[in-house]
Amino acid sequence: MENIKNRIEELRKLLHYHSRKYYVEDSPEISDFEYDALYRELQVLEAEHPEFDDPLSPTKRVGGAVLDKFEKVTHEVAMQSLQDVFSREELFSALNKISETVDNPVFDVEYKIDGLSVSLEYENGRLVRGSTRGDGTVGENITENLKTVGAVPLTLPEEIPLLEVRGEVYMPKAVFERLNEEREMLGEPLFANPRNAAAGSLRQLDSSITAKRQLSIFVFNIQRIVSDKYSFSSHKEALDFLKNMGFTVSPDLHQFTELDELYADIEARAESRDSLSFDIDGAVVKVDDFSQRELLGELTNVPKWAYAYKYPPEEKPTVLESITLQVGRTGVVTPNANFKTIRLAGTNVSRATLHNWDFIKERDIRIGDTVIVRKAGEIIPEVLRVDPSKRAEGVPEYEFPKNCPSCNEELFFDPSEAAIRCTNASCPAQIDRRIVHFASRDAMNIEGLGPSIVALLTANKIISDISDLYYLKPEDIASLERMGEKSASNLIASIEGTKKHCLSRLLFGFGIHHVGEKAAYLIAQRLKTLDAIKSATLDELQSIDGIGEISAESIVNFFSHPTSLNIIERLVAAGVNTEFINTSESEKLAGMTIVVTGTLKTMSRSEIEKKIVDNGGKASSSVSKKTSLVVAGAEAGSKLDKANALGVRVITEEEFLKIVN
Ligand code: 0OX
Repeated sequence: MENIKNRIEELRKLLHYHSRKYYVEDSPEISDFEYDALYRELQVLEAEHPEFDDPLSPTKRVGGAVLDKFEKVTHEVAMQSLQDVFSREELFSALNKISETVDNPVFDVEYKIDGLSVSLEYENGRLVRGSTRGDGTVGENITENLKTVGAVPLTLPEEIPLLEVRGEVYMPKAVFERLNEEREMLGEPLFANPRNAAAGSLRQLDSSITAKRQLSIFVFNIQRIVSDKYSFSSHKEALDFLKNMGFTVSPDLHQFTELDELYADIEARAESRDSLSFDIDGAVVKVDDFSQRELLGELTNVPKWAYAYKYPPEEKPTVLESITLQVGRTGVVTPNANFKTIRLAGTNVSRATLHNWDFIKERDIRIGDTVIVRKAGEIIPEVLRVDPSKRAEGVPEYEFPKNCPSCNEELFFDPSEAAIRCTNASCPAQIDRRIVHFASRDAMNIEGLGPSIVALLTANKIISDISDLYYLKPEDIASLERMGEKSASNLIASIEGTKKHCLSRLLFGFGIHHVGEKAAYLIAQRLKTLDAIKSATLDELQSIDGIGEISAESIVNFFSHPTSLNIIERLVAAGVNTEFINTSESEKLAGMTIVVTGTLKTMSRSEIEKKIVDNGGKASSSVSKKTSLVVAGAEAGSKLDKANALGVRVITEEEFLKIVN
């Protein structure tokens, strides 16, 4: 027994050691195969001897336990933030001030890692807790997730009584690219950048998901240490110690006394940021000497001895290869720029919207131009301007196509909206999307009629507008590839079932510009029949609470089109209901305008808004004198303050449910 215990301990030590060699020092001493063999031996022994369990065993890095929520952690030493500076002048003035207070400061320059700040606490050389920065004072306990990060040491080579360190968890760029590729294939939403991906991965209640995300960490600060053996007088010394303790410390620390040299280093880091394996959003400058730091002191939340130099949003030149037009469901034609792929703020980009005709004209954008692209807010790429010096001679101005790229009908240039529209109601580019929208859950909710079936039906010219759906015959569908008799009759049955739906769904399903689900409901509820809506005047429509001029105009315009009227005629002839069906559960909230604010416990925002409408009330998003009631969830902010200031009645989610149930 003693032997087994010893072997388990030996294996754990060996694996900790080799994992450090691999993750931290990047110089493995044994092959992956040998590592796996040791790992499996330990796994087997641990499974046979649960009495020797250790939550910090290297086998525990795969995660597993699923939490309900993260517990709060109060940081013993506040996790301060950094004061930002955005220019050479600002930086120099800050550093010069430092030089006025302390003698001959040595400045450290390091990367500002674009990740998430965390704290790791060790007692007697064992990781006891890992937490997020939170607001700097209170964060969340994410120990289980941090244990899955390969570069986080679970044990230290020495039993230091107490050590708390701070570092930045990040997702390496290569891991991020792979993860997004995988998500794209699975049809999952993509992460905008490595930072968001790292944040999403650390926020998992199931640590085995975090484990799969291959996060990493750079440690850059000692928050607390209790030790007879160690004390430090400078940042450099502290980082060297952390390195010896098996932490991956932020790389490329450079020291300067001359500001010009320091600035050149910051610029060089910006230049080479593409070649780094991790994303940065700036450089950090710190006073190296701890006694000087002490003298400089701090403001409320930030030290006076450190500054973050933030790089401006990344901009890069690239060559505009083509402009393609995209026709939206409502017919708006949007030009898109396709350019040579560049890497910007952590992702590869090759496309950006050019918004509209004016955008192109104002910037005189021409095909073949070198354009400067930027990622605003690090998320959406945009074309900023053209570099005219790079334009070849004789490149013609860009001419916006006169005809729809999809149906070839002449496009309509709407000066009021700077929009260009294809107004052909049977334009194929819009037909698919119009029908998909008509069939979507919040509209007619036709089960089994998704984008791919719609595409099949339109491509085979079986349908060309929404009314055709109600004239489909089983044999039309069954003849299509991938559709058998069974799915044909199922689809027809589900279409048949939608004939009885409320007018509000039908109206929303038309996909009229500026008429969303809520507006459609309000109009149907007031005017009751499709006939009444069809002949309603602008004034009549605008008199409906919640319907503005733009929606009203759009509705009148829609019903003035012969194609629209023709479609409606065919829907009616097929037996589609065109009347409002009062499905209100009650009229308990009749005449009341209700605002929901804060985070609710049992319902989503749309669920409670539906409950309000179902009970005859009106859901609104802003508090005013007209508001009858505010339902306030957790962390309700300015809306709650305003309600209190105006004396509007405020109730909890529980009270609301009592009223309606
Ligand atoms: C980073 C980073 C963040 C310690 C003192 C105030 C802030 N994101 O890379 N924070 C700090 O310093 C802390 N250093 C960094 N390198």
